[in-house]
Amino acid sequence: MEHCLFISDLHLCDSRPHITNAFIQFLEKTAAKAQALYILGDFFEYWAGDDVIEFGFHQPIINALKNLSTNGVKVFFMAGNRDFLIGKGFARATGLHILPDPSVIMLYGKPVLLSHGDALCTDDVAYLEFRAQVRNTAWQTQFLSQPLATRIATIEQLRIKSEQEKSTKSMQIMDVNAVAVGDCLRRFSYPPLFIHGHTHRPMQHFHTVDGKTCERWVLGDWYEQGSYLELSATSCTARKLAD
Ligand code: LP5
Ligand code: MN
Repeated sequence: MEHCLFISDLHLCDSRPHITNAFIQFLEKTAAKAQALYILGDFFEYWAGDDVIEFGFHQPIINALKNLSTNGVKVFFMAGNRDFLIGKGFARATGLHILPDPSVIMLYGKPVLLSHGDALCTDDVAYLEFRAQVRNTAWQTQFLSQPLATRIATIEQLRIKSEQEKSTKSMQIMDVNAVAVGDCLRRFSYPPLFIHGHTHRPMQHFHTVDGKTCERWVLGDWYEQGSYLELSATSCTARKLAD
């Protein structure tokens, strides 16, 4: 049956080659049979700018995505908090299309709301302030004008700072805020389906907003085992790579 696939939070990096291999196998065996693949952010552990494409470990990933898109599977990418610097160079190299966060797409006659999910964590005030700063175009232009080694060094320091701060934040602060979810559903005219990642807490939730019901699916990360969501005209199913 015709279907689309959704993934997020793979955190691909050169220190976890087994995940890169699992992803490439997933493209060849599973995504190749889909109509479209939606990558909803944190695809990479971090992205320092499209000039990293020239370096080693990205190339097999780029080739596999290019192969998939050349064979007629539409590939879409939405930025996460780790890879929002992915730009036109990466899109050109892979054949994928970049979607803004959030986006509503029509699938099988139904509007589906897509997001990475970080912007819904409205209790995490320190993160949202940081997010506002780094999503600013002028800030990004200035950051990308620095040499690659300088950018990577800054990101590594930021990762340390982020881990330190996360250890002081509660699980509730780092989850999506129910009011923010409701506001988002209202803003997009109550889509019956909402798919996002970021929290690494895979789960199906139900929301009733202004009397309208919405099913919200949270995607899982790929740290232990790869997982994806499969959507067809009749069903939405969470699957693990081994299924
Ligand atoms: O990523 P994750 O899930 O572990 O944590 C996120 C939030 N942290 C981040 C930071 C990223 O992990 C860092 C890597 C991204 C690099 C992208 C390239 C851009 C370059 C930018 C260079 C300055 O997103 C974390 C959330 C958590 O999700 C749960 O939602 O809590 O947020 C934080 O921890 C942010 C802190 O609360 C605030 C950070 C202030 C940093 C101040 C600038 C420090 C600059 C250091 C270098 C000199
Ligand atoms: Mn994230």
